[in-house]
Amino acid sequence: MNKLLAQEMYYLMVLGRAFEYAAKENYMKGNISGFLHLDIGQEALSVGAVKAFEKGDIFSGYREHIMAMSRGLEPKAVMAELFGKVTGVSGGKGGSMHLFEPSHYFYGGDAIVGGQLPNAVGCAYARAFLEQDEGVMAIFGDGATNGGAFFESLNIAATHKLPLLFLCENNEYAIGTNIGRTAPFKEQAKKAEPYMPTYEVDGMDVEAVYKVVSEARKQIESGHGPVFVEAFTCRYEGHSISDANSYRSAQEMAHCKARDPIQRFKKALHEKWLCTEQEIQNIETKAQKAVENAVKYAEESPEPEADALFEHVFYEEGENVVS
Ligand SMILES: Cc1ncc(C[n+]2csc(CCOP(=O)(O)OP(=O)(O)O)c2C)c(N)n1
Repeated sequence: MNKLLAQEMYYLMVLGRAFEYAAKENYMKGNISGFLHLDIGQEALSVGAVKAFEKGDIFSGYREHIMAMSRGLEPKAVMAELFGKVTGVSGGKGGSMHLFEPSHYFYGGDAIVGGQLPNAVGCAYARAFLEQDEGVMAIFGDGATNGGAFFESLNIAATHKLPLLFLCENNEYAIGTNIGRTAPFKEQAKKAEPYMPTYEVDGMDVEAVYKVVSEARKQIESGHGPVFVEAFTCRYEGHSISDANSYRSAQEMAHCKARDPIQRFKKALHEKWLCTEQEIQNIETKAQKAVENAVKYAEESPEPEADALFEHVFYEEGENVVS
């Protein structure tokens, strides 16, 4: 890591948080409909992991706005997708849970809990079969580790020594259910231990996430098979926009926010990366501006034509789905 990358990651974290608050506001105004899962509090994980996984494919779940922007998708194209506009990443037909951009090797958004895992396995199998250098990263929540698809994916990935990085975002909740009620232990990496090497990291520390995921990426690319990383994190909002978050006490939330990833990294920018207050302010202003522009762009963009309903439903001859 260097100062330039540190500043870029801070930009993405601040951009991500401002983007999520703007999405929430626009949902309340009626500009966004359908599901909306916010990533506020988990920015260090989304930014650090995606920046560390420079090449190869990324498959994620539905809490993916910040990951998509960290992969290089334009904030305005992501916001327009949330608004259901034709200029959105998925032509306005996917919405918040379906950000999909093959040109950036970013495949999801998946609304099915753990549904991204078999897809990632298939992609890693193809990468290995074609003897390519890059691997695949699958990002999923702790809740996904209770499903059958998770264990099947671990099994196939380990058996065939696939270049697949399993990244579990452990925020201790699946909707409103605490992990203590659905699993016999808090560390979900224990489920992967019989299959592959496992690592744990503080998911509220962007530099730590970047370091662990970078090392795990090198490991999967070396041809020795999959690796499992578990990052402990905390989401500040309810599971989705329709969840009032009433199952967590004020004390629990205060404990979460005391580890705030943005405040923590801001301190490191000053003390370790020797950024000036002016440099930091410039980054924050640039992020705020990008979000304002994204909302304006989404508001002004047209809705898809009714005929678009019938496009991209089935594969059409000559359509380039893989580059
Ligand atoms: C197969 C399947 N079962 C149930 C659901 C309903 N559901 C949506 S999100 C969710 C919780 C998932 O929690 P977790 O994997 O920890 O991810 P997080 O929301 O914390 O990011 C559930 C059960 C679903 N979408 N798909």
